[in-house]
Order: sequence, then structure tokens, then C-alpha cells
Amino acid sequence: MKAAQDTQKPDLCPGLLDVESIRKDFPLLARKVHGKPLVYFDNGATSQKPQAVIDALKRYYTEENSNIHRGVHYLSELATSLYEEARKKLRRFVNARRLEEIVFVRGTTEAINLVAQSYGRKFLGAGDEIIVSAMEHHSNIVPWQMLCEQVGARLRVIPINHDGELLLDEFRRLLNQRTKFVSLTHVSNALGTVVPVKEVVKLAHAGGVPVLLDGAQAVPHLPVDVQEIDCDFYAFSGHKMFGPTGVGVLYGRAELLDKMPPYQGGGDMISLVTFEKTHYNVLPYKFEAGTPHIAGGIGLGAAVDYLAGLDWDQVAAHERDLLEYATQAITKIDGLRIIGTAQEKAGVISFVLDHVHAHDVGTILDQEGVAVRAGHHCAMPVMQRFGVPATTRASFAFYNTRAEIDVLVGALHRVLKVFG
Ligand code: 7TS
Repeated sequence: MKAAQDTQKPDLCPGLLDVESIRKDFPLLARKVHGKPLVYFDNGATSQKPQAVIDALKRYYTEENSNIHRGVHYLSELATSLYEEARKKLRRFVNARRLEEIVFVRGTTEAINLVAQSYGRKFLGAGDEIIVSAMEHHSNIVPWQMLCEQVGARLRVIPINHDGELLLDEFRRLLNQRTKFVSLTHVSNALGTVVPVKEVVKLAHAGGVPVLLDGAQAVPHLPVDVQEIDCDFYAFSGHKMFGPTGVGVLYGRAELLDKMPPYQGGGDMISLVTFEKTHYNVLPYKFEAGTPHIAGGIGLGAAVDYLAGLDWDQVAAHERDLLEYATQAITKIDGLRIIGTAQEKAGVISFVLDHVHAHDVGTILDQEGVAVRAGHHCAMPVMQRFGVPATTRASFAFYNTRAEIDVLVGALHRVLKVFG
């Protein structure tokens, strides 16, 4: 992959990313669906994978496969060192201070459950409050509700305005002596809103309250620096950032991870086991019970390498261009309303069409080769906030183009014809 400086391709603005060359790195983008070229706008659900990631997975299973952290033989040492190399790449990717702050998990969902069950059950009790926002994915609501039931704590919710922006003043009002934890999304999957996380962290820390950020939708779009944001935990999934499914990362501040009990028991998370007493392993292994997704971790490292080869100013400019282009084109469609119009937005357009259910929109788009998501996007409270049962969501990645947006718009006109 190379990033061209002087691209003059018809669907690109000069100076932007060389998308044509990038697309060649993603073999699946070349396939057809229902006889039509695929237009993949479901990146919020999962992204496609570059050849480098696919190759890393194939190489692992053809040449390197072995269990890690236990063997004395060549392959076990090889697999261990590849897996631990991947951890180093992920440390650099989010700029964590220390390697032991990078815990491999199954994904964002497991990362949040880990913190809720480990930190939450140890440090929260009856009457304590946990703050989330009205635009959370269910993965950042339900684990906290489960914790609330277990320890008698209470969930408080920061409301959002009609554009889908977090109401910071309401957050200030909600913060009080009983607040013991704040857990917020960095970028909303249903609305695209980018939350001002540095400000949120500053406010919470002023009251001594730790903050977890759900970065599932942020890491594919923005460079993330956990030291700069100053959050205490940061959770993300490999599969949304061009890596494999079934692997993700919990970044945690070492001082906090140190004080937290293990989340699960089993192999690898111990240093000594007797029937009388078990001693736990050091960080991060204390939180990594059982054989992990070794190939996934290595594949995720390959995804990080791939992303490091991109010019992120160009990526940001290209994604901004896609969002603006799509927003303008789509708002011209009769009876279409965009849900989520925040000032700071990532490449996500959720919309409703008068008198047509999102599933019908999604089904007709699919016939045209356009993959979008239709439904509540695992964010039912967002749907309730905007008074809609579901939306159709087009979510972009850096490999998408203006020409694909034109296909989407053409397909939406077909929807109108069918239902018009
Ligand atoms: N948090 C956010 C903000 C998400 O968007 C998602 C997945 C998750 C957490 C859960 O991630 P997982 O990898 O653990 O499943 N969001 C979506 C979506 O928008 N469409 O499909 C999955």
C-alpha cells in the first residue's frame, strides 16, 4: 500500500488518500454480491481485512502454530514471541506507558465486562453511582446494570441533545460524591458522534472518579493516545480495526489493574497453585486465563502494522470528505432524515425514510450490492431517544469512495420507487 500525494482520480479530491491502491490490499472488496460490485458500508459492524492480516493468520496456522507461555520447544517459543510482539505493537498503537497495561481479551464487550466485574465488584457498593451516556452500545450498558444488581449500585445516564451530542453540563450535574465510575463511548456506533473524551476525563478526575472509554468505533477512525486522553481504561475490538474477530484489547492503568482481582481463573493467570492457596500471575497475565486467541493476537498485530503504514492526516481528510459528500447527497432525498448530526462526527450516517422500515431499505440496498446495517445497532436507548424503531446505517472506512456513495444514493432512489 502506498499513499499518493497527487492523486487525480475521478472520485477523489486532490491530495487525498490513494484509495484505489488501498482497495487492492483488501481482497474481499473486489467481490460481487447478487451480481453487483460490492459496496461495503457496514464497517461499524466489522471491517474488511487487508491481505497482510489474512497472510499473518495463514502463516500462523501453516508454519507457527503452537501453544504459548508454556512450551520449551521451538514452535512454542516462536508462537510466544510473535504473540508478545503483537502486544508491543498494540502498546505503541494506543501509546500506553507500559506493556503490562495491554490485556488481550475477546473484544470490547469482554473488556468492559472484565472491568465491571473485577474493578466494579471490588470497589463499588450499595448507593454508589456509575455514569454512562444515552448513546452507549448495549455492551457499555448491560455489564454495568449487572454490576448494579450485584452490589446495589445505581446507573445514571448523561442525556444527549437532538444532534446526538453529549450534554456536558448535565454530566457536570450528575457527578457527585456517590459517583464511583464513568464509562463512556468515544465514538457512537449508532450516531457517529465523537465524544469530547479529554474534557470528560478531566471533569471525572477532578472528583477522583476513574473513566473507561469504549473505543470500539474510535480506533478505526482516529489515532488514540491513552496518555494524552488520560483515561483509566480503554476498550477496543480487533475486528473493527481491520484485524481478526475474537480478539481485542483492554488498556488499563497499571496502578488500577494491580489492585483488581482476576476476572477468570485458569491456566496462565497463576504463578503457583496449591489446594490451600493460589498465587496470581503478574500483569497482564493475571487477566488472561486459558489459551488465548493466539492467531488473532498476531493477526491484530499485523493490522496495527498495516495502519501504521497509512498517513492518518490523509485518512482523516478522506473520511471527512466521504461524510460530507454522503451527507449532502443523502439529505436531498425526499422524506429522508439523518439521525445523528453532531458537529464532531466519524464516518457514520444513520437515517430513517418516511413510511419505509429500515429492514426494507436494507433489503433493497442489498439487492444493489450495498451492504448497510438496519436495526437498532445494539443501541436501543438511542432509538428510544429519537423516537424511531430502527435506522439504516451506512458506516464508512478509509477504503470507501465517493463513487460508492453514488451507488448508495441511486439504490435509495430505487427504494423510493418501490415504496413510492
Ligand atoms: N461498543 C461499541 C461502541 C460498538 O460499536 C460495539 C459493536 C461494541 C461495543 C461491541 O463490540 P464487540 O466487538 O465486543 O462485539 N458494534 C456493532 C455495530 O455497531 N454493529 O455491529 C456491532
